[in-house]
Amino acid sequence: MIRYMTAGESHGKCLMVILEGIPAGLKVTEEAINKELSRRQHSFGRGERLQYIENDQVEILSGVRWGETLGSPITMKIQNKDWENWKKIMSISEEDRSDKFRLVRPRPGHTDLAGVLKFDRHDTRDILERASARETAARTAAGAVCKRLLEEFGIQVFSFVTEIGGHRAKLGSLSAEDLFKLAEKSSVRCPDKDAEAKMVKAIQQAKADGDTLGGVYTVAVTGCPVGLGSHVQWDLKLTGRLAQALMSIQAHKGVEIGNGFGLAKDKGSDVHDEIFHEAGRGFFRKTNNAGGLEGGITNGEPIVLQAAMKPLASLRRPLKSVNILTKEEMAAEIVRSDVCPVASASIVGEAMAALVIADAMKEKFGGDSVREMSDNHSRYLEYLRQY
Ligand code: EPS
Repeated sequence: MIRYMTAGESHGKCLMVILEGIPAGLKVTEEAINKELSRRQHSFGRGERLQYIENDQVEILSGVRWGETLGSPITMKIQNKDWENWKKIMSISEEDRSDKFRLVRPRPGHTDLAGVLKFDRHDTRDILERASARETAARTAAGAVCKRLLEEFGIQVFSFVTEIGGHRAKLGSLSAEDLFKLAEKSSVRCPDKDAEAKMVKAIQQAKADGDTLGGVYTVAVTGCPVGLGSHVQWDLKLTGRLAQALMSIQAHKGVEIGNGFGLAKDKGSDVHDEIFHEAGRGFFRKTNNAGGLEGGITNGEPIVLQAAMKPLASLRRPLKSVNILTKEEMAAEIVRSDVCPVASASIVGEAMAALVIADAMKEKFGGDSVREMSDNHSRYLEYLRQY
């Protein structure tokens, strides 16, 4: 089992993640993880904060020796480079408590109000610090290690943005890999240049209006063998595990698998992917409406997921709210944030998918070392060829 847990507040000293279950003998470098951190940070629509933070850098504290994993928990730390500016506000000392730092006007659409009521807090910062999407830097680091593991098995994870502020990309019939290559060159990670221009303009307009924008992105995973996940129990179904992982990303409100909601409109005879077989190639499909998953098990076609992110709740032109101390009607707090982080979220989506697929691979092929896991994988592929 691959499991992980993050810790850290958005403006605290650092973020941490402990990742357990990665087999021994996997080559891992801080540089490869930093590359993923950088991909998550830099996109059009992010706020001023990223200028202070510049490039996130990971420090591996345990679980790796001489460039290879040991099979022990991998601990990673990402320093918050603007911590110096937040020492008083985020101090752990009682002596630094001050009413002037208190935030009391919860933002509609944010965790602020539900959080203070649930945890008996009287300052929304006590909630928003952990609710912040800054936490996804730690998930991205864990996902980067999982991507490295998946590479050993020829599995790749791609993402691209398909919609921002209602502007939809036209994707044509390009493969996920080609769409990804185009997305990597786009400031909003959109493969369609015309749509990209509209998205950038919409983000600029939203910024000028003190508003925010949401959007939709695709995550595709190629190279998965038939048979990851299981139909036998609800919590083993890979469909549910992937949906939960993506839905857990901050501000996410929807996940589709394959053609998802689109499938619900059509007849069975129109949507199901017919089965073919060729000697040497095995079973295959000519369409992939199911998004690579049937009954919670991979069917050998690329896994295709879509995630919908709502517009962020931190508005410079705030909505109506209520002061949690005085109960007076007031405008919500103005908290510095991003205008549109959908492109960054797509990188987090890749990381979350990688964590789930790496776990499903470990479940299927087991092994304490990469060599043992690879041997089991090769044997299984041979069995499929003989089937
Ligand atoms: C975030 C708000 C912004 C973002 C932050 C997530 O930070 P601040 O409130 O300090 O302006 O910049 O994202 C990151 C720092 C990051 O690394 O992604 C939020 O409230 O979710």
